[in-house]
Amino acid sequence: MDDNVNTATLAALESACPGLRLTTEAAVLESHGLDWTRFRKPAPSAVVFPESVEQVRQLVATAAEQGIPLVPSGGRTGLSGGAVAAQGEVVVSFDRMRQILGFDPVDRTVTVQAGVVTAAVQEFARQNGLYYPVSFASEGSSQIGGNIATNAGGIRVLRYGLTRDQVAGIKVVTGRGEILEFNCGLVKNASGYDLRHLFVASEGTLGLIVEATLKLRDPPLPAKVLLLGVESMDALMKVFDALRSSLDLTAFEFFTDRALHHVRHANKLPEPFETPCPLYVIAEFDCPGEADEEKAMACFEACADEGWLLDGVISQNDRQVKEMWRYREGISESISHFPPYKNDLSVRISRVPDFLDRMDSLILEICPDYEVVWYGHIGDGNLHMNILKPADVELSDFEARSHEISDKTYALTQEMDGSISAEHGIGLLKQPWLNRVRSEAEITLMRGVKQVFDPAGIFNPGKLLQDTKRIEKSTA
Ligand code: S2G
Ligand code: ZN
Repeated sequence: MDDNVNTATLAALESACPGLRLTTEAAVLESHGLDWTRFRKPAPSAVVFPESVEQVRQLVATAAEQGIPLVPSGGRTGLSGGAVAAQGEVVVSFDRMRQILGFDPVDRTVTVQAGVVTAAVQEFARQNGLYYPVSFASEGSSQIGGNIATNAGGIRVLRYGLTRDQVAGIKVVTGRGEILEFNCGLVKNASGYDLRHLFVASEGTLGLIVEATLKLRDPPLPAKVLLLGVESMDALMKVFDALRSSLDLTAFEFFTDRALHHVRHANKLPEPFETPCPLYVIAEFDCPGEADEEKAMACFEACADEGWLLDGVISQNDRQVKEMWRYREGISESISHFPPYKNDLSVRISRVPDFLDRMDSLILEICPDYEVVWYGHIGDGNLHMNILKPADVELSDFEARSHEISDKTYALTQEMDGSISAEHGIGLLKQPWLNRVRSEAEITLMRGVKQVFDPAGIFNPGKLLQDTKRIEKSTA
């Protein structure tokens, strides 16, 4: 379906929105028509850079009238194609809405425009003696609006929850051109449906998030990290249970030996310890004093005595904490050049070993010729499955083969009551399989919600839900 917006309509957009920066420059169409997806070519008709909520409102009102499809774009670090504009849509970039608007030390909340980068919120919190806990590899580029639209998770969900759990309020522009503020930073508010939570993980399909009020936390206690090598997923889960029972965990991540190979190769990192292991764990925990370190060492020894550990090290200082995290946080980047076909799966934590076991047999059966790299957030039951494109396989053939693998992967995920998207969203790439994990009744309800908020069907068409009814484009 071609959504190309013709020059007359773009001109109408510019005249209806005085001062709105609009460009059709090829380089910007290219850079802003994509996220980290490598399976689509960017082809927006234009990119706009609103600088105020009022400009966003004018833009949306005009787009709704003219039937102009809008694709919201933040840090463009998404992995499911949620910010891809491949059909001539107009990209709405929040690069020029980067103000920190307010901070209240009593409420411990900060209010920001949607284009503020995640790392900037972390830094602002730190400067004010507080902490913004959502953290992941792309935090230096991702924007708060996009984090909310995909309910970004990261490495410390185990302790602090996802982005959803940090949102005290959001301001949005709906498809009716209304500027609405949900929850206004309240801790408690039982005055009807919590519309704020509809917009979290809505992937830009219900309206445009323009501002957010985020909760800030107590600064974290000094932390230490254990980097462990284990023999099997069963042993890994026993280590998880032992550590979770005796330490104040903030993160419990895993990765395979193949992930270690790639991240070591890309970053020239040494082997973490002598013994090569099939599986690795990064566990971070509060360690303010000697007693906590002794407890951690006792737990480490106990796991080793049980034969659950093949080897392991504990960080001795903050520098080593950062260095050890590189083994986990550097994986995504280290394999991005292949490129990988990504599946971001979740099952209940108790089902992780069985799921991975069955996935291993499935992969052996259907694609023994492909390398699959696993890593992720065991503490959340979230497993990142990255199928690496072999050098001698065309991208389109690789994507087709990955779809076959995904078909079987999602059938197993569905059988185990899991999800085909834990934190990356459905976007464009996973949309054909939504009905694997959401019932027809649920999808009908989601369509109904979309219809209410976006009656003209202009927001991110084709993402998350199949294309809903769109008003005919004006003949202008
Ligand atoms: C992670 C980041 C993206 C990827 O590292 O936890 O969510 O590579 C991922 O899957
Ligand atoms: Zn992740």
